[in-house]
Amino acid sequence: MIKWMRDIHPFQTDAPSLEPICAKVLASERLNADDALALYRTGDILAVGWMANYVRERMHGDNTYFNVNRHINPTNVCVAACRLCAFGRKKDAPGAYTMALEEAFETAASGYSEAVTEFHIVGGLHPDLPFQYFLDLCSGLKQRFPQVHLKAFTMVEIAYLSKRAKLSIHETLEQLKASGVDSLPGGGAEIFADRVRHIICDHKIDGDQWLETARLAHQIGLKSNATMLYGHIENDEDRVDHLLKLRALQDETGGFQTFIPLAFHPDNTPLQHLPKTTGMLDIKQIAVSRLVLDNFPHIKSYWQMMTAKIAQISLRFGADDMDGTVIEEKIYHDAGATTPQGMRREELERLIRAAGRIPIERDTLYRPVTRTETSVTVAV
Ligand code: V47
Repeated sequence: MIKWMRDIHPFQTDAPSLEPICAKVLASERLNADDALALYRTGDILAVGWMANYVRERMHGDNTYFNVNRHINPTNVCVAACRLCAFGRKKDAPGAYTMALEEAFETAASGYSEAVTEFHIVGGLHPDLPFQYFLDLCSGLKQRFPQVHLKAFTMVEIAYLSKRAKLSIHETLEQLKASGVDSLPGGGAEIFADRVRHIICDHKIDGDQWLETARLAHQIGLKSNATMLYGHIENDEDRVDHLLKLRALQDETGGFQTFIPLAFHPDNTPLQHLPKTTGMLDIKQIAVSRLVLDNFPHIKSYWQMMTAKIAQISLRFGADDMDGTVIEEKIYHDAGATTPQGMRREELERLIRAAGRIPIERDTLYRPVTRTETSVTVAV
């Protein structure tokens, strides 16, 4: 049995492949592709979790972040027809919707009594909505809710809007920024490997285009998140390739804030014959992400997708963020998620405290938020 001691917490494993990895982790050395593969391939989840938790506590102590946010999905009409997705609809299909701007503004104001600090805005690739709709959506939201951060449009939407507007990606991002977009969410990354991408989301931009769009966003001062969709037809090598590509871009730009592994939900998608992810894989994915993405400040365990229980346990396996109140989640619920569509701030705090961690309400840029009965203040 191999054994290291750090303070009172022993690292123990019967897997010899983890010994040199733990030595690197303790010395803050970067893990390579072989290390990452070994982490995926061991059954010793407690040893992997111990290392991830060690890094998480080195970076954040017990601090665990969440925010008070609201999702807005202006349309589910989408030309892409990705096999991974249960949310998108063709324009005339049953259930297709597109919000008029006023409807989007009403949605933004509804559903929760506390002041939100973030609107998370993503939607389908609508073939007819003009670019001006999105500019007006953002400027209208900023006008009505000037204190709320707009985290809006995935790299995939940005690339599609640029094509529709006949603008460069750079110019598209600049115009959206001028209309009020403050940062970008991490969606649409899926798995970068072409072999997988061709099957799960053939009509989306490819992995290199996703990374290039993120690079351009970071260059004009827009922070973003990054995601990885796992638990479908990808293999360990595909996941490692995805993580290393994100890490390389982060070395270059420093523009990523948070990495969010997203477990595939197969219900109502053309891939519904695939099994759901297991608890082991969900926890392992959080831990491996924390260990490999040494230059990402935060690893988010998105409770909507992980379930609140797994998200809570993952706070001891590398995650330091649980996302937020959300209020009205649609993408996973169309794909069979059974979690509630939103959660109150007090409940998020309770889950975090019950994991022995300290809840910190943050804004989208991870600045602490202080609330009184009548005001919300962000420490700048
Ligand atoms: O890009 C779609 C995924 C993503 C399914 O940046 C699915 O803070 C599982 O990116 N099963 C959108 N996943 C959600 C997203 C996100 C969520 C929370 C926070 C942030 C952030 C970003 O959802 C899509 C895709 O990867 N997705 N369909 C499905 N059936």
